[in-house]
Amino acid sequence: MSPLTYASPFPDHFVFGVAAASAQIEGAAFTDGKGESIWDRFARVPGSVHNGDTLDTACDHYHRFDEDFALMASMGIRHYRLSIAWPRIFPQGRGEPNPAGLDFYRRLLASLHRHGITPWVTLFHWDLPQALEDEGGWTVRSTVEAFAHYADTVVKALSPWVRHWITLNEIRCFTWLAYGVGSKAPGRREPEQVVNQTIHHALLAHGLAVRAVRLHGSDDAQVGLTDNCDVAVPVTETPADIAAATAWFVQKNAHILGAIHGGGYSAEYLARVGDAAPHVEPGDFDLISLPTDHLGLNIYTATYVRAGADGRPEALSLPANYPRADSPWLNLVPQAIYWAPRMCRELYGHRSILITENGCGYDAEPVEGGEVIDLHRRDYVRNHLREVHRALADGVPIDGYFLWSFIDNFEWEDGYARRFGIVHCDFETQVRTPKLSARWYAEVIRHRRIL
Ligand code: GBH
Repeated sequence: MSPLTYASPFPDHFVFGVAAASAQIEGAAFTDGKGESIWDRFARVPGSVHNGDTLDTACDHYHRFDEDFALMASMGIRHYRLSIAWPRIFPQGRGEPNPAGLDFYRRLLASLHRHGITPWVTLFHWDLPQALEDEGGWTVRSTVEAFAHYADTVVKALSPWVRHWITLNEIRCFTWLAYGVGSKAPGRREPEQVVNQTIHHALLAHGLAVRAVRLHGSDDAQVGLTDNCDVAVPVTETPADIAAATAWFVQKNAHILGAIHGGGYSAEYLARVGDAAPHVEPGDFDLISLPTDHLGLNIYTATYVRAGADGRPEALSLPANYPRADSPWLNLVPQAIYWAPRMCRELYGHRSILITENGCGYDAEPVEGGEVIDLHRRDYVRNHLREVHRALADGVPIDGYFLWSFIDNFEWEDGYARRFGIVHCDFETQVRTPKLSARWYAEVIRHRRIL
């Protein structure tokens, strides 16, 4: 090891990648037969999305993917996490697939292949066909049946190109935030039982996607969920605070990771929700708990937890000026990316964990000589990679890291104002310009060390 480098290299098999999602970058919202998604509709409801921004054009990746993959390849990026837009494949959510939709993803995957980039494909990253929402969306079980048909169709059609599958992205965000809080599409505010039912339906969809990959995927196909678990970081890394943080983690994640790995909802969870418990049909957990190959975690931030006077978990508040990105929820807590995988390993026995997203969003970034000087982002990623490195040294099986995001994009209710990219996108001209962080990340990938 050269004395000038910071740390030992990442293991040979460790994957460095970047991530994005269909609705956030593709644009072409009504092209080649694509149906309306709930986000296309929601963005047109006044007051839903910052500045009234829509997804209509986004980064126009639909027409520029070849150029985007050439740029990725020039940066040494060999792994890319993308998602498939359900309304491109089934404009009405179900029925006969739209050939132009499947053809788009075949062309896109062929381009990735030509550029030497491995795809990691998420089946659902929130863009539900509006036609299904009109019939009740995730509150009704028929959406789960439509999803099963969609998953079977996509895996069958694309399995020659795809080995790595992710079932769903962040169940909380398209259930609780979408049907409970109402901040995400379709922007509904339903009672707690209905929200818990949407979560149960999402768990079922996850299981059906696992089944789709087992039935129709390639022999070496791998599949898992991407979850945004609620992360607890022990205030002090002592046995008492670690135990308290772990207990808090178990409670906060009981309805998703706990249910999947426990083969059912825990007695503690059912007692807590009481009458608001979801309706479960016989056999549901045979699907939900199907074994997976990896667990994807999207890690951005965490809550600090310590053992209170009685030993019980105590979640702590932060002052208004605690360091954070421009997203108000994005407090800077890099230890999150150490503790979440470690707890998942210890609680659920995962042998392969992927960080499927990690990154930070800012509204205004300094530009010098045409380059965005995002030292704040470089620092964020660097601090997180150091914690990934620490986890690896402690035997936590993290097999990859995908930076969110490759390019500035449609940041959901925050529109285009909040930028997460390592590549700047000028949404007027569609010109792409790598930021300082992109050049830094390219060097990290090249040397496989934190630089
Ligand atoms: C990810 O979610 C998404 O997968 C990705 O599409 C997105 O672009 C990226 O992060 C950046 O945001 O309503 O105050 O409770 C990140 C996890 C969870 C962060 C929900 C925002 C809402 C905070 N998200 N959270 S609040």
